[in-house]
Amino acid sequence: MNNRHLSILIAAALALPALLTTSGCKPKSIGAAVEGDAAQKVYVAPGKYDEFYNIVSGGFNGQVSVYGIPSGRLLRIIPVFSQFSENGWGYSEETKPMLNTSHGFVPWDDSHHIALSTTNGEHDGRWAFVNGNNTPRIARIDLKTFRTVEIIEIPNSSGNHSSPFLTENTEYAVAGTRFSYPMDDDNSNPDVAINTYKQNFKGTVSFVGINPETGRMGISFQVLLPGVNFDLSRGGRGPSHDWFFFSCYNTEQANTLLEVNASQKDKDFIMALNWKKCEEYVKAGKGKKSKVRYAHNVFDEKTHTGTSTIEAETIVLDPKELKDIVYFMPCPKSPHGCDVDPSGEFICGSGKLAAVIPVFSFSKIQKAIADQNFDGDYDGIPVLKYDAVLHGEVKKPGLGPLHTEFDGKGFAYTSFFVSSEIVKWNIQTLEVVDRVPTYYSIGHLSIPGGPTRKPHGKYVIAYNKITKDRYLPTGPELTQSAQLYDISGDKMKLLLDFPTTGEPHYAEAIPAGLIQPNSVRFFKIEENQHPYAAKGEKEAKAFREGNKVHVNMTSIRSHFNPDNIEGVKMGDEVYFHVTNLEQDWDVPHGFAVKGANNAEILIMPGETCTLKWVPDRVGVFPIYCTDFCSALHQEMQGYVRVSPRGSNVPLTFSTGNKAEPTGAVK
Ligand code: K7E
Ligand code: CUA
Repeated sequence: MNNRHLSILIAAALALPALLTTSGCKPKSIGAAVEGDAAQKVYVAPGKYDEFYNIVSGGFNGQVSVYGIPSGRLLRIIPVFSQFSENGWGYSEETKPMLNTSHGFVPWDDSHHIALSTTNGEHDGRWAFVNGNNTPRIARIDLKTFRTVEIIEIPNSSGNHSSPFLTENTEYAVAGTRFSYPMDDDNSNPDVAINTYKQNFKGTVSFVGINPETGRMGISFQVLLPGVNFDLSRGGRGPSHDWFFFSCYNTEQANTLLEVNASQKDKDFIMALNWKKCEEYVKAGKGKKSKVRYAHNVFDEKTHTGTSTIEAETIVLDPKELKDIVYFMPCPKSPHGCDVDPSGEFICGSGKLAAVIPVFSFSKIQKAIADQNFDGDYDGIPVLKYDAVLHGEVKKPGLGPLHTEFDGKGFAYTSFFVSSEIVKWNIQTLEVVDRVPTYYSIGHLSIPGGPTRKPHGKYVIAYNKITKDRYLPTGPELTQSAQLYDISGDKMKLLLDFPTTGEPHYAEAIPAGLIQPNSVRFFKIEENQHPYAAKGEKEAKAFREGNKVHVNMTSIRSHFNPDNIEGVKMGDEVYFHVTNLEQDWDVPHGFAVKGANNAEILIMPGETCTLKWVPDRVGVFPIYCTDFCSALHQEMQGYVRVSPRGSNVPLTFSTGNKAEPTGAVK
């Protein structure tokens, strides 16, 4: 494509609203796009359950949200990289360490991709992984509790976008640098001119090993690569099990005005990486140690407490010295999505600026490598000949292809941002068989089980970047949205629009039956190992350690114990360690104190959470439960008295008028 065409394409993308109103992408009557029985197909009667969980990244809100499919009902928001005042995530003392990084406390990130754990390439319903793009991190969510239980920072990386995609048995989650940069994690702080990009900037991809029993992560190895932008990735499956595929753009190695300067070449690359071979090199001691600093944060479900450890080393493999690890395959043009079909034989690259969708053949890739059918090298990495590895091209599929999912019946579904549509095509024959408009400008799309060996089919869900006129206006800031299409027949049929929280990027959907039976209802109080837990009202107490006042408090319908506390002084830090004694499903208690400058905490049955409060004035301060828990919820309250510094009011605590002296335990 020449530059004139390119600028037309870019202009079209930027002038999207105009394009949509003038090009006929939007039907005159939107109602006409929905058929009569659509409502019936998405109607989940009161008291009935949805068929699928849809686990959706929240983009710039740093969270993950969970919807029911086909209803589109929002079931849960899971805070991951963000503080969440609704339940105290990132505000409670137990969860603050989860947001620690080598840059200190970072309570925000940009989460783009969900990866659900698989065994033999099929969903197993155990964990959801999600990436943090800004301060490179991968988080693991336990699908028994829908809580973030681990976050690992990725060193030698800058922008963790092609992440956290998995290998077939969840052996590894991957993390590729989106922004190449002069590596500085060894604290060398390379102060180089930005225009020395070509000499000084590097990329890496990291393989984060996952313990098959516990899910615990650890960085197994990193691969040092040329300074290009790694965008998306997918693990192989079946015959391509040992391989991982990454799309790369900016092979021009531009450091400014990338919209033009990184769009010069007709082809960038898909990188094929043999992770099994990397494992062998690591085992043989071939990697180099890299001195780095990164945080590894783990939440212990027994102590209900997160701990953050700073790690100091990774193993880096250099493919210029260690042969047969990576190969580049030319891919038109600035590829974004890089998706592997359920058989593991076909890999599609979606060049944002390309007029075709190239589909690569894994068996041809293997043959080209064996025959050394190279087109020279790129910065020391062999480049395979395009024609030698190509299965074929989907011709004229649409404008601005981004991502592809699969239905398991031989068809692929590609999202087109610029032409705002989903296009269905046959993987073998590469023929386009159907297309439907999206409202508007689809990014990712998801078929339940689409990235596994056995897609569950039935629906495709579009995650759109622009909603414009689709909902009642809410000022300049509008919701993002998803759209549900029926794909059970030959033709895709629009069924439903539903708003999403944050910007949805990737999402996965999984049959409810793989998660629902294992869902935890409450934490067992006898298993609570929190150091400040009061596992019964008799263990409730308040005690002083210097200027720290600890209150080991219980909550049960409908009172706190203690609910009267005196003897706190100005200059004290008060730690309310609230244990919820309930042993029943869906009876959380909340806790708040007037003037606390963080958040409430929401404590699940059997759990202990801690709110730190530093009183800023003398007086009497109410505490209360924030979650309507019983008919007498409104009575679930108490007081804390704060006296001047140096006052001789003794520390006492009580419930029901029986004051206890300092430190007393009944
Ligand atoms: Cu939204 Cu996967 Cu970050 Cu495409 S990426 S849209
Ligand atoms: Cu406890 Cu309301």
